[in-house]
Amino acid sequence: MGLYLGLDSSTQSLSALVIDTEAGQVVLQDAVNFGQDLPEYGSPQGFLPNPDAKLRHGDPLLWVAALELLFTKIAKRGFDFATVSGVSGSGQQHGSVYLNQRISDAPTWSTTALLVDQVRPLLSRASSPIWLDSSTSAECREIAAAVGGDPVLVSVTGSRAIERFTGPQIRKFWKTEPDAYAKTAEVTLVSAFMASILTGVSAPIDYGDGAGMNLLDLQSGAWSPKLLAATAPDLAQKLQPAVPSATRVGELAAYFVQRFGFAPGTPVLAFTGDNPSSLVGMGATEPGTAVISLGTSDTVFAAMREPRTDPRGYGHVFGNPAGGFMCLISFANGSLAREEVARRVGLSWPEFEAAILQQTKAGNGKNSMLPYFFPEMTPKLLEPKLELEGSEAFCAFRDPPANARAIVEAQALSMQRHSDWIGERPRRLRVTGGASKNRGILQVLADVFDARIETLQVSNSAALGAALRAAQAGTGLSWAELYARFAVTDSSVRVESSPESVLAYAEPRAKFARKMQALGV
Ligand code: ADP
Ligand code: XUL
Repeated sequence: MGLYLGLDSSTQSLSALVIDTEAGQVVLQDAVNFGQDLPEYGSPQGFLPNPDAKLRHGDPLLWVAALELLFTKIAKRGFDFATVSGVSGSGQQHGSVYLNQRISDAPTWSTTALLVDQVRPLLSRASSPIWLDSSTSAECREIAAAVGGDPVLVSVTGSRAIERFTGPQIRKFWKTEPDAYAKTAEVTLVSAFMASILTGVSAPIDYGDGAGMNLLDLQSGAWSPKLLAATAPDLAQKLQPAVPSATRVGELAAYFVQRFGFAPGTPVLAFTGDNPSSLVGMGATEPGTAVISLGTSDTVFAAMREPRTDPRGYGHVFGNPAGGFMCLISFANGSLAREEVARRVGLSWPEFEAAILQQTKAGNGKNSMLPYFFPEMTPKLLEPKLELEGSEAFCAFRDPPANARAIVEAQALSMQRHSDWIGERPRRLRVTGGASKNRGILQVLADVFDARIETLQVSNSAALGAALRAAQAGTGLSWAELYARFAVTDSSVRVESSPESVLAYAEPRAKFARKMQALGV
C-alpha cells in the first residue's frame, strides 16, 4: 500500500497523477502544457510547426524541460515526493529519440546543471518524428517489399507498414542522414526515453509501445531479425530488448532524489504507450469494454480475446499491459480538426456543445462533411480531404451549428466503420480524453454506435493507468481491486442513445460508406 505516481508525456502536455492505494483516492493531479508553459520551445501545439503537413517532429528537450518544470511545480505545492512508493508512465506512441550515447553509458545527471543541458549533447538527432508524421510512404513500401509484403508484416507485428510507426521513421533517418544514423548508439521511444531520464539508465521498450514500431514479433516478444534487417543496418545493436510492461526498469536517479526529495531507491516500472496505458486507466484490460479516447488524436481501442487483424489494414494489435493483446484504431483528425471547425465558425466549446445538443438533430438535415483537414491514417489519405455537402451556408462554413455537428457525426461514423472488424458490437463505450467533457460529442457517439456512453471520475486515463500499473507492481493488488477503487464511472454522465436518432443515422452511414468506397479507402 502507498502512493504511486503516474506520468503521461502526451502530444500537448506532460501530466502527473498520484494515487493513494489505501485511501482509494487520487491525491494529486498536475500538468505542464508544452505550448503555454514552455513557449521558448516554439511548439504551440506540442510539436515543431512545419509548412509541410506530412512532416511532424517534436523537440525531445521540450519533454525533458517539461519533466523538470512539472516536478518543480508540484514541489512548490508542498507535495512530499518522499511519500511516493513507485513510478510509471506513458508517452505518445511511435515517436522516436536518437542518442549518440546510451543513457546508461552517459555521465550520471548532475544536480548543478539543468537536465536539458545534460541531455542536449546526448542527442544524435535534434528532433523526434512523432505520430503525426506521415512522410515515410516510400520507406513503408521498401520495408514491406523486403519482407514479402504487408500481409507478412501484419502476421508478425499486428500492423502493416505504417507511416507514423517507428521502423519506417528510422529507415528514413538512415537514408537521409546516414552519418547521424551511424553515430546513433540508441534508438528509443518517447515512453522509454522518459523512463531513461528518470532512472539515468537505458530503459527498455515495453510490448505495449514496442508493438507500434513495425519491428516487434508479437508472438515471441523479440525484435524480428527480418524486420530489423529490412529497416536499417545495425539496428539490433541500437535497441534494448523489448520487455513485458510489468518490468521494473530501475530506480529513480539520484538527481531526482536530491532535487525533488524522492526516497532513494524509488522503483520505476517500464513506461508504455499512452493508449495501452489508457486501457488500464479506463479499467478495460479485460475484453468486453471498448474505449474511445478523444485527445489530440481520436482512438478506439479494446482488449482482445485473441489477436485479430483489420482486413482494411488500418487497425493495429498492441501488447495489453495487463497481458495478452489489445486492438487500436487511430484517427489523426481528432481534436485538432474539431478545433479547426470551431475556429472557422467562431464557436467556443460550450457553444459547440449547445450547437449539437440544442440547435441541430441527428443526421444534421443532410449536411455532411468529409472531415480530413490534415493527412489521415484511418482511412489512409496522404493529402487533406475536406468536402462539405449540403446547404450553401453550410458549405461556406457559415452555419456554425450544422458545421459543428457535421464534423462530429463524420468522425463518429468513421470510428464505427473502422472498428467493425473488432467483432461484437459494443453496447457500452467508455470515453476519455480532453473532448470527453463535451456532452454534444458524447451524444453523437451514443446515437451512432447505439451504445451507452460512460466516462470515468478521473479524466486523465493515461496518467491514471500509469499510476495503477506502478501500484499493481508495488502492492500486488489485483487489477479488479484497483479498478474498483480508481476506475470508477462518473454517475453524473450516463449518455444513452435515442431510438429516433439511431434510425436517423442509417442514411448518413450508407452515404459515408459510399464516400469511402469512392475514395478507394
Ligand atoms: P492529449 O492527451 O492528446 O494531449 P487531451 O486528451 O488533453 O490531449 O485533449 C486535448 C484536446 O481536448 C484539446 O486539443 C481540445 O481540442 C480538446 N477539448 C478540451 N475541452 C473540450 C471541450 N469542452 N469540447 C471539445 N474538445 C475539447
Ligand atoms: C496511436 C497514435 C496516437 C498517439 C498519440 O497509434 O498514433 O494515439 O499515441 O496519442
